[in-house]
Amino acid sequence: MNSRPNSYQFSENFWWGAATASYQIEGAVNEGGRKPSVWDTFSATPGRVLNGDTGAIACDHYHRYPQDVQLMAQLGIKHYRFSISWSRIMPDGVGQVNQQGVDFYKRLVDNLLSYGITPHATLFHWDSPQALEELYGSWQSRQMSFDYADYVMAVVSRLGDRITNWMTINEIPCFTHMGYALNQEPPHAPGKRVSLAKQVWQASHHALLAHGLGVQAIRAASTVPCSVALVDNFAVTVPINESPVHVAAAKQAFPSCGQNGGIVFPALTGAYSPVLLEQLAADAPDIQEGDLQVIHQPLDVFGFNVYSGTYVRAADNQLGYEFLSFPPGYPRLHMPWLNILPDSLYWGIRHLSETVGRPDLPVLISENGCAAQDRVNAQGEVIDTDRIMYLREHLRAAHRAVSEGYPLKGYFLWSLMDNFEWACGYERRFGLIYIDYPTQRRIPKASFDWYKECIKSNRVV
Ligand code: GCO
Repeated sequence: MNSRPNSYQFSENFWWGAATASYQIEGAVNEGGRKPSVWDTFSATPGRVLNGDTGAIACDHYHRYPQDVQLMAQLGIKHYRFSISWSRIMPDGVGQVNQQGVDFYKRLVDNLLSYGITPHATLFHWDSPQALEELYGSWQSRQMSFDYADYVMAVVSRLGDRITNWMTINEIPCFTHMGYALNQEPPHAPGKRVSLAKQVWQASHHALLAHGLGVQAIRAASTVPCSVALVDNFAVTVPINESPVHVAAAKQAFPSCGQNGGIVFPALTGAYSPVLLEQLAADAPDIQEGDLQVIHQPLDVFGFNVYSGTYVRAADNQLGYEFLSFPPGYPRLHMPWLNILPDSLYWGIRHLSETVGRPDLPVLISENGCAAQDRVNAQGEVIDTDRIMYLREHLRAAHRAVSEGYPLKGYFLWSLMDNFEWACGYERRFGLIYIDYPTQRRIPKASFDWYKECIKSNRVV
């Protein structure tokens, strides 16, 4: 144990991991029995994705996973978060299970386990079957919640002997509010424009219901004890300084943000936040009898995806607080929203305990990372000191949380490798490993070596 003050040492049971998602890395979209997802259709639509990029090949992980798992072992992670494609398991969305799809994930998981790497499977990371979009408009229909649960049952009953860490759904707001939202730029798949905000909130309610039904399906199908999580990138309100008046303002503002009052609160407390419902008024979703009981399933851990936050301060107004815009020169990395605000990682964990009122619920950082303008130099290296700086400061914030006693179990870095960054295609690179797409060569960046050292010494270096 390093005794130096500020050695940023973690406990021996802290989880060090990395994360990816199926559509962003697998490629092989027409192989192994897979049929199109909404992201295949969306990215093939001219103008939807930068440079016309699609996930057709991506990082060719479907074929190159043995090499990628070897790189994970070199990195030293003992935990790997990936997602399972509904379109591989049930290509038509319902009915027939595609055994080739199941077999791919069996091969991948067995490979991980052979290196002592624990698999953490996200059951839904946005790539829902196109067939269900055509059948009933995907998440606009309540039926999607039940079809999702059937898909989950099919996966867990076939892979539950190998996988015991499940994450039901990744970031509900991104495939509902960004998928159907009114004037949302850039849109996410399926990129539909509904006419009423109520329809958007109804879609996110259906996704919440799917989460609850999915938890029940996992508990029913798993023949061994397992851990179940919801993953969300909720909006972190960060006090402009940590004087009591501004901390109180940040807490007061928290439930008023849509993802917080409309996703985290129902899932973790069994009720939409009253502040949000008052704001939504007639745009609030129709909630059927029993929905909230299904949505509020007991969870073993909460997956917190964090990249940035928003500053709040106390204000002499009706609300008692105000959100602050970032000044023009505020430092950020290579996405318009990637303002560098490491305290958002700490405050997000603290809000879950104190503002949402769930100090009992362990937390995982299920995603944290940044896009950077990575370039391969004349020596064939990527010296991404900007990414190292960003990650180091966020891990220091994670260390603050654990040293103050908050229940942070581990950290999954987004991402293991550069990948398909949704509407930004391949132009935005988030990986510890640089992907040279024309050759599919993998080049570990300087941040790979840095993270490897953090894991080896179990502290922030
Ligand atoms: C998300 C998604 C990832 C993104 C990453 C960078 O959090 O939006 O889970 O798929 O690629 O966050 O935007």
